[in-house]
Amino acid sequence: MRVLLINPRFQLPIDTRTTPHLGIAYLAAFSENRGDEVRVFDQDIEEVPLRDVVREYQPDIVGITSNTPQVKQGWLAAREIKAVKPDTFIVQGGPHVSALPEEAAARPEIDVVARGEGEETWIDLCNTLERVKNGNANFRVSEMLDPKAKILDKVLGITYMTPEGKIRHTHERPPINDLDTLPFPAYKYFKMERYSSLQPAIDAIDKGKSFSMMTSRGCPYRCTFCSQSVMAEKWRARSPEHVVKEWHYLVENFGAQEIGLLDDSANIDRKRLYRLSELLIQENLHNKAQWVMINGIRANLADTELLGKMKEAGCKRVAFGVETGDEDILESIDKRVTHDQIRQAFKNARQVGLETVGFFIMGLPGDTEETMEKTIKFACELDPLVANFSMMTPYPGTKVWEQVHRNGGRMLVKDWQDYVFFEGKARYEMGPTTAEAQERKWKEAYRRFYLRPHRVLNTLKRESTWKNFPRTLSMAAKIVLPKKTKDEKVKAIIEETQQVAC
Ligand code: B12
Ligand code: SF4
Repeated sequence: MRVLLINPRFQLPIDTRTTPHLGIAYLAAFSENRGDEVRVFDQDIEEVPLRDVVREYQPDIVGITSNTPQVKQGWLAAREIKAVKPDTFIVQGGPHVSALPEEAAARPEIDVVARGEGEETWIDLCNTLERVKNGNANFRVSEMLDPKAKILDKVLGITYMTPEGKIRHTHERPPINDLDTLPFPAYKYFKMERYSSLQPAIDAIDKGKSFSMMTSRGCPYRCTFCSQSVMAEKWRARSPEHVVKEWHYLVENFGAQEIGLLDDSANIDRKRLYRLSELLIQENLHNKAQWVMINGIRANLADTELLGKMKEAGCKRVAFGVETGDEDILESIDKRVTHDQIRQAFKNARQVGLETVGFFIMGLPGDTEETMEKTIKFACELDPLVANFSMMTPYPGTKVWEQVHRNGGRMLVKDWQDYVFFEGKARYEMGPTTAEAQERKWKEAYRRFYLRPHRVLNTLKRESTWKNFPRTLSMAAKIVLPKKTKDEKVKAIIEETQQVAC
C-alpha cells in the first residue's frame, strides 16, 4: 500500500528550530517493515502544497500526528486530502487526539483516531484496510466504518464515528512490552538537510547534526500539569545494548554530532542509565556525539556516581523539572520530590561538571504573586545554565485542566493553536492566580534571572553565544524588549487555521 505520514504545520510564537518527528519516524519504520511504500510530509519544512503530493502519490492511507496546537492544522491537511482523493483512509494520532478522541473522530475529514502509543494500532489499521480493499474496485471509506460489517471491532485503541453518526471506542491497546523489538526510527524518509537542529529550548549549534532518541517510554508519576495522554503509566525501558546499537546507527549512518534524549524520566532505573553510560565509553561512542537530556530527569535519583558516569560518557547537560519555589504548591502538583532533593541534584550535577537546565512554571494552581516570587528566587538560587519559565497551560487530559473546569477557573485561550506555553501570555486564571500576576511575574522571571551581572558575563563568555549569534540576539531581545507583533508568515498561518472551528 501507499502510506503517507504527515506532521501538520505548526508555528511556535518563539524563534524555533525544526527537528524530524520521532513518532512519525517510528510509524514510518513499522510501515516499511510491513512492506509499504512510505512518504513523510512534514509541513514545517515542505515547500510544495500537500494537494500536489496527494495528486501525484495517490496514498491509500494517511496518518496525521497532532499535539494540541497542531490539531487544527491536522484537520486542514485532512480536508485538503479528501478534496483531492475522497477515498483516502485518514487516521489521526498523537497527544491531543488521545486526550480528546471524540472531538477528532466527529470531524468529517477524519476517519479514525488512534489513541495512545500508535505503532501497533497503525499496522493493524493498514492490515485491515488492505484486506478490505483487496480486489474491491469500488472501495469506499464508509465500508470500513460501518458497525454492521464489524471491520474495525478488533482493532484496539481506536475511536471512530459510524456513518450513522455514533462514536465508537474499541478497547485500550496494551502498551508495547518489549521496547527492544522496536525498529530504529526511519529517518531515510525525511528531508534531513532541511532540519535545523535539536530543540528550540536548548542552545545546540545551528545546523549541527542532531538527533533525538527515546530510551524509555512512559512515566510512573502523574504530575497534575503534565499531559500524559499517549504513553502508559507503566515505565518501560529499552536495554542499554539496544540503545547503543541505535547510537552507532545514528553516528555511523547519519553523522550524528549531538543526541538529545527525550525520555520523560530517563533515570527511573538508575542502574540502566549507568550501564548505558558504561557501554557508550566501552564502544568509544562517548567521543563521537555529545548528548543532552532534553526533559527533566528525576532529581531524587540523580546521585554523583550516576551523573559522573554520564559525564564521562559524553553527556553535556541534564535537566530537572523544578516547577515551583513554593513547598506547598510543589506538594500539590504531585511531583513527589522535595526542594532539598532538587538542591542536591543541581549540586551533584555541578560537582561532576554537567551543565544544567531548570524547568519552572509560572501560574500553577494556587500561585500568587508571593509564591511566584519564591519561584524566581529559587531559580536564582539554583542558578542553572538555562532557566526555562513556562506559562501554566492546562492541556486537556491533565488534572489541572479538570481543576480549572471544575473549580470555576476561566480559560483565557479559546483556540487549540494558542495552547503553547513559551509565550508570556496567561492561558487561564483561577482564584488568586490572576492573569495579570502570571504575566508580570513571567516577564520579571526572565529579566531577573538572565540580567544578573554574572549571568550576562557568563553568556558573553560562552562559545555558543557567538556561534549562534543571530539566535542569541533574538532571544536576548525577547527578554529585554516588549513582545514584537508576529510576522506576516505567522499571521497568514494563524488566519488560515482560524477558519477551522476549535
Ligand atoms: C520532543 C518534544 C517536543 C519537541 C519536538 C516536537 C515534535 N514535533 O516531535 C519540541 C521542543 C519542538 C516540542 C514542542 C512542543 N511540545 Co513537545 N514534546 C516532546 C516530547 C518530549 C517527545 C515527543 C516524542 O518524540 N515522543 C516519542 C514519540 C514516539 O511519541 P509521539 O510523538 O507521541 O508518537 C506516538 C503516539 O503519539 C502515536 N502517534 C503520534 N502521531 C500519530 C499518528 C498516527 C496516524 C498514529 C496511528 C499514531 C500516532 O504513535 C507514536 C508512536 O508510539 C513529548 C513528551 C513525550 N513523552 O512524548 C512532548 C509533548 C508532545 N509536547 C508537548 C507540548 C505541550 C509541546 C508544545 C505545545 C509546548 C509549547 N511550546 O508550548 C510545543 C508544540 C510544538 C510542535 N511543533 O509540536 C506535550 C503535548 C501535549 C498535548 N496535549 O498536545 C507533550 C506530550 C509533553 C507533555 N507531557 O506535556 N515538543
Ligand atoms: S512532569 Fe515529568 S515526572 Fe511529572 S508526570 Fe510528566 S513526565 Fe512524569
